[in-house]
Amino acid sequence: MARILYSGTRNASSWALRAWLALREAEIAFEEQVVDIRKPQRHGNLARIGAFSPPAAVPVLVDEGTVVYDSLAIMEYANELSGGRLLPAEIRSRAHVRSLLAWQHSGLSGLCARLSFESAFYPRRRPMTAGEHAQAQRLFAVWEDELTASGGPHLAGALSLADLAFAPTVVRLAAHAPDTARWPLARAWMSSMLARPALREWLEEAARLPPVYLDDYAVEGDAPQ
Ligand SMILES: N[C@@H](CCC(=O)N[C@@H](CS)C(=O)NCC(=O)O)C(=O)O
Repeated sequence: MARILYSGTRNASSWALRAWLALREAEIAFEEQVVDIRKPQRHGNLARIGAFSPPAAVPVLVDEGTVVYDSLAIMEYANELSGGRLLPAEIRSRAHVRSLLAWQHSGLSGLCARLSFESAFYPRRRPMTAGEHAQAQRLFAVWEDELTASGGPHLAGALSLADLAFAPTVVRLAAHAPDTARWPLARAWMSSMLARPALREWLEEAARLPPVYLDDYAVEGDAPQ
């Protein structure tokens, strides 16, 4: 029986990207079925996923008949399949990485709600608002502190699930010309993440798709660039 990842539209599914990236970076073999989550086919396609996965969402991994849903569970499973390559061996470091993962998964306190993953692929992107800029600075400061404490080059030293969980956030922020002048380590880490072959492969495919426009992107008073 096969190991199949049901993932999502490349320029619209940041959660699927996290699961896909963890499997790829852990060098786990899997087949992929991309589920088109764009409207109007979104509803029917996700209903089909709902026939075997209670959240009726992507990503979902079906491994030898076992259904693993939610990106976080798939990322943890990818780490376990790889013999623990994507989490630190030391228990406190591992707990700390998991807190970064949990923070990202529970919404990053609503960081930049309108800077959707979809918007990273728009041909014309608006400037960040003052609020988004402030939230980005706060996140850069967290990343800078992590990189300082670990010594880099990744958040926890070696590549971990934390780097991969933040990858879509890096994509969203990098696409909106953030001011990283105060955060040299975070800037270098973001560049290194964007240069990783697996992430580049996903982003190149995403860039070839027609943009998925969301109504709440434009902000009154902000001229598109
Ligand atoms: N917590 C879930 C979120 C998954 C999610 O929201 N996926 C989107 C696509 S990126 C989806 O399928 N949504 C279905 C819906 O909104 O009905 C995870 O981490 O996997």
